[in-house]
Amino acid sequence: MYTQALDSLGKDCLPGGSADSAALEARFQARVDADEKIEPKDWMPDAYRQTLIRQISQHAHSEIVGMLPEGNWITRAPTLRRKAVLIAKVQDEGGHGMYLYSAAETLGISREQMIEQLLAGTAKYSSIFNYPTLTWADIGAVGWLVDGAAIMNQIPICRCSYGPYARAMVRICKEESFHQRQGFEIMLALARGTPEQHQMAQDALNRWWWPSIMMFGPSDTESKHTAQSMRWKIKRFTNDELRQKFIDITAPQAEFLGLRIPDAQLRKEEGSEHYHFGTIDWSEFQAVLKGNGPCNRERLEARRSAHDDGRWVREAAAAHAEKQRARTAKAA
Ligand code: FAQ
Repeated sequence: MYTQALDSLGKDCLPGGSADSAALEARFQARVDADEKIEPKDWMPDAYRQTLIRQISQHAHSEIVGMLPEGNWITRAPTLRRKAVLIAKVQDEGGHGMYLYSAAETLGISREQMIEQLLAGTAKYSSIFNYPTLTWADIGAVGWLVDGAAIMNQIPICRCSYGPYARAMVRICKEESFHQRQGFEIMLALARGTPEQHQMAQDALNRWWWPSIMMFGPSDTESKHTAQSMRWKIKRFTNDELRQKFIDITAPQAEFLGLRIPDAQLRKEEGSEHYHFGTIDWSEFQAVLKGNGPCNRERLEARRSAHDDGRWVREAAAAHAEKQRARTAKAA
């Protein structure tokens, strides 16, 4: 892990330091307010550190579990080009998970601890990845809607107050933007294809629309972390603000595709750029978060068996590293 040299209290609190915690907190908040980046060895309130560990590790787990619904279609992609693009996309998601685990490690948690929490079922990952990809059109819908929602949420994180998280997000967002376009292109091909293909695209939109807008998290009145995370500039917009932006951008795209968003109440508000939308079924969201979505068990099972299958690789890598270390020590 990357935290061996990190003093858990931050350098302002090293023995002999005189600053009291109220003054440290005030200085920390002033730095955040001035849009300075907070770096791993800087002093930070413990709650800020814990909030970041929670959010970044959930984010990393989402990228890793998020490989599963799409990985499911690699062997069945309709053309070689589609297969190559999908492999690249799924591989990118794995990379995003790795950058994010590394960013979280700078806060004093190890990758092993985070993975243990995921496999034990005690860590959250995005609700969206507990839905199945039933047809090829779902791969289009995931790219268009899920990556589209992910970008909307993640572009502001490029300006997050915590340096390692903000920097990791820059590259992630560039790649997500390619993912969104590949999904839209699949939807466009299907929507303009045969009537059966058009219907496949519509069915996928019907199934993915509501779960995608739930991805932004509970409504602002229910979101327990938003207010503090906004003060700390971990979040720059509230869940509802981002959800509204996503709907405003996506509704005209559905129209361009000739597809109908499954919300009878969706309409452009007169004299405004905003769309009014129907009531979200939060009981479905809560059920998925409690582990009762359509694929929660399957997803965790897949991660657990991948972890077991990979044990010999981890052991071999550790044995090799040990051999190298011993060789270097002997030569020194
Ligand atoms: N699913 O008070 P808030 C991707 C939890 S990556 C599950 O509003 P916060 C790429 C929340 O954790 C997608 N749980 O919390 C890709 C908290 O629980 P806790 C992931 C959710 O943190 C594409 C509780 O509810 N993106 O898609 C969800 O301020 C395609 C209260 O909520 C990120 O992680 C949910 N949807 O705001 C990969 C982005 N929403 O911890 C493959 C970074 C909320 O108290 C294929 N994260 N919860 O037990 C964030 O921006 C924030 O953490 C939010 C939640 C906005 C997700």
